[in-house]
Amino acid sequence: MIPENEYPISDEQVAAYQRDGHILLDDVLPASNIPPYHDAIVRTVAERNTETRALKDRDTYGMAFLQTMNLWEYSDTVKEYVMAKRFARIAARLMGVERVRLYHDQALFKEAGGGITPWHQDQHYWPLATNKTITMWMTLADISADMGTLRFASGSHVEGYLGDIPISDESEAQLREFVERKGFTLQQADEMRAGAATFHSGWTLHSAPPNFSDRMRPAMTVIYYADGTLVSELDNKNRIGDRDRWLPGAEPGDLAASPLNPILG
Ligand SMILES: O=C(O)CCC(=O)C(=O)O
Repeated sequence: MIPENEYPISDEQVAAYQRDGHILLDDVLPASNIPPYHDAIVRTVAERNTETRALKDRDTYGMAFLQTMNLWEYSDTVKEYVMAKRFARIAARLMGVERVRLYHDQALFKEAGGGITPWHQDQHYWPLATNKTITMWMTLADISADMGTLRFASGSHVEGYLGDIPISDESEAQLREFVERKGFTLQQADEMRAGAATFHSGWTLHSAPPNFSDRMRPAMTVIYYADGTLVSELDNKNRIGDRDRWLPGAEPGDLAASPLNPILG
């Protein structure tokens, strides 16, 4: 089970998250609690994965990871993980909001030999009219930087929306140039123990190196946003697709609160 006690977050950690747009926390899920969730997530990814091409036959996005979404809909054990109040309370505390809702979850398994994750902003994809969005990115195995821990441009979240730049070779070129020009400090964990997680804001520029190892990098993510958020303009095609998938029936200006977006903590 997921521990019911609150994960302690200091005021300094909240300030660091709000300044940098990301933070690394150890033992978000203690090691002894990981096995059932690891196994359920790996099993559900195997059942739901539709990618059958060899790495060499995919584009840059396809080589970055196996992306499998909303696993909670297919496994009660994964549901317990995704709906965990312990994780949601961390998200709420870091963002300084009362309550958060679920946007969606996704497993991001970077395969052995998998490619870069190009620089990007998550919120490019999300029709959410708020700066209060956050992703928990948890590794379910011990990993090192050369397996693809996330690399963050610290402080880049204050830039807000940088335009219609989906994950691609173009985002890698354009946003890497932007990061270099602005002189953001880059931060990347050298190592992460299973159960550690980074939390990053929807506007924080981030990327990841290839997986140079011969092992899978099993990352599980949960995306949260502040309760009370409205649906934004559907001003790029990914936001239209996301509205259809994660906020079914919602129109710009509506409360972002479909049956897929329960309040979690
Ligand atoms: O797992 C990765 O390599 C990228 C993760 C990411 O972009 C995210 O969770 O927002």
